Amino acid sequence: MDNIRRLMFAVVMAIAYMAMGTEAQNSTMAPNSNATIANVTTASNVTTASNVTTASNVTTASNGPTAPVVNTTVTALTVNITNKECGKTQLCAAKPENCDPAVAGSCFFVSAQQSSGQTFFFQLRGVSSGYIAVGLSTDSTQGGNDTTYVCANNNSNVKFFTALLDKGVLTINNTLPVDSVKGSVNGQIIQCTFSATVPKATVTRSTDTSFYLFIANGTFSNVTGTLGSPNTVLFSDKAVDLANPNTTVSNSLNAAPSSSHANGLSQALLSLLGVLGMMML
Ligand SMILES: *[C@@H]1O[C@H](CO)[C@@H](O)[C@H](O)[C@H]1NC(C)=O
Ligand SMILES: *[C@@H]1O[C@H](CO)[C@@H](O)[C@H](O)[C@H]1NC(C)=O
Ligand SMILES: *[C@@H]1O[C@H](CO)[C@@H](O)[C@H](O)[C@H]1NC(C)=O
Ligand SMILES: *[C@@H]1O[C@H](CO)[C@@H](O)[C@H](O)[C@H]1NC(C)=O
Ligand SMILES: *[C@@H]1O[C@H](CO)[C@@H](O)[C@H](O)[C@H]1NC(C)=O
Ligand SMILES: *[C@@H]1O[C@H](CO)[C@@H](O)[C@H](O)[C@H]1NC(C)=O
Ligand SMILES: *[C@@H]1O[C@H](CO)[C@@H](O)[C@H](O)[C@H]1NC(C)=O
Ligand SMILES: *[C@@H]1O[C@H](CO)[C@@H](O)[C@H](O)[C@H]1NC(C)=O
Ligand SMILES: *[C@@H]1O[C@H](CO)[C@@H](O)[C@H](O)[C@H]1NC(C)=O
Ligand SMILES: *[C@@H]1O[C@H](CO)[C@@H](O)[C@H](O)[C@H]1NC(C)=O
Ligand SMILES: *[C@@H]1O[C@H](CO)[C@@H](O)[C@H](O)[C@H]1NC(C)=O
Ligand SMILES: CC(=O)N[C@H]1CO[C@H](CO)[C@@H](O)[C@@H]1O
Repeated sequence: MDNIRRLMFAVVMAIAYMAMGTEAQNSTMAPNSNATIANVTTASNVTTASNVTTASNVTTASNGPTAPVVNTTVTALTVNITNKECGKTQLCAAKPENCDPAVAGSCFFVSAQQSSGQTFFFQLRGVSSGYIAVGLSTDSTQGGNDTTYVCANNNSNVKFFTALLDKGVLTINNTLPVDSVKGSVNGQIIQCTFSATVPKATVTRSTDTSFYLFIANGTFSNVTGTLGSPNTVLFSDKAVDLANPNTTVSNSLNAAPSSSHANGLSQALLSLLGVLGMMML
């Protein structure tokens, strides 16, 4: 009898262990695995669109519905960014939560307002001696070439970059579609606004405009023009639809530092295991 109980316990252990493994490795993909497969096929239609870009005929291209503009020239931002439109026309995220970007002090703030389709008006404000950045990740892990918009303090003027974040390194790209960039530097406070056409998130998410949002800062060399590794100050705890101003963005970094995304469930499973074990002995 005892042996049977022990055997059962071992089996439960093994199953739970396997479940935990799966959960830890595939936790981010699992809820959307369906959408991923279903919509990757649709993406093959994008090939048709590439014909527009390749067209040597500039006149026809600019007449097309999507002529991506790349203009990273920065003009002066003469106002302070505010949170007045948060929850109305703009989705906002901040650290500390709900801090006011218009007053002096340590407040990291980003807002996004849909202009049309994948095009959004962004406002970014933060504290850094180097740069501040807002990034869009299609999964819950930073990296994998996440689209990142960077505003750097270059001798008290804003220098703007588009970059891709992979493995903790920001690689300057500067070919991602953005325009109307404005910026200001006031001591350590950097502010910038811009219009960007964000990539479609559909490959991994159920809506094209839904991303894990992050804010970071880091060092910038005014000599080499290079960006230091990002220090993340905010990472949304879930994918948020940039087109929905009503979304509240919670900062996953405010949670206990040790708990990664998968840990919560694993711990629940462990407790269950403990209870099961005690029942059997
Ligand atoms: C996780 O998903 C990947 C790809 O979908 C798959 O190859 C891998 O076997 C999965 N891992 C586990 C532990 O289920
Ligand atoms: C998979 O997709 C089908 C059809 O779109 C849907 O009915 C089903 O609930 C989805 N399953 C998961 C796990 O998302
Ligand atoms: C592309 O999309 C159009 C309509 O949007 C559809 O009729 C066509 O079959 C699609 N082509 C492919 C290769 O998916
Ligand atoms: C691109 O356009 C050219 C000229 O209109 C056409 O011949 C070609 O088939 C197109 N290619 C694709 C992949 O649609
Ligand atoms: C550009 O477009 C015009 C008008 O559509 C056409 O007449 C011309 O041949 C095109 N030029 C090239 C190089 O494709
Ligand atoms: C912007 O805010 C700063 C304080 O952070 C203040 O000194 C400055 O006067 C404000 N500028 C405008 C245009 O309101
Ligand atoms: C980034 O922000 C943190 C937190 O406010 C600050 O301690 C750090 O000095 C900033 N980094 C740079 C390069 O200024
Ligand atoms: C990121 O982009 C670089 C350059 O395009 C490429 O070499 C690398 O494989 C990409 N990484 C991922 C994870 O897609
Ligand atoms: C910029 O990123 C795009 C999209 O990932 C990529 O296709 C392109 O090669 C990159 N350009 C540079 C200069 O890194
Ligand atoms: C780029 O933007 C600046 C400032 O908004 C503007 O003055 C300039 O004309 C733009 N350049 C092009 C090529 O559109
Ligand atoms: C870089 O910044 C330092 C400190 O503000 C300044 O002294 C130096 O002249 C700047 N160098 C360049 C190349 O702008
Ligand atoms: C399964 C799934 O998420 N399908 C979506 C694929 O994308 C189209 C259009 O973007 C959506 O309508 C589907 O719901």
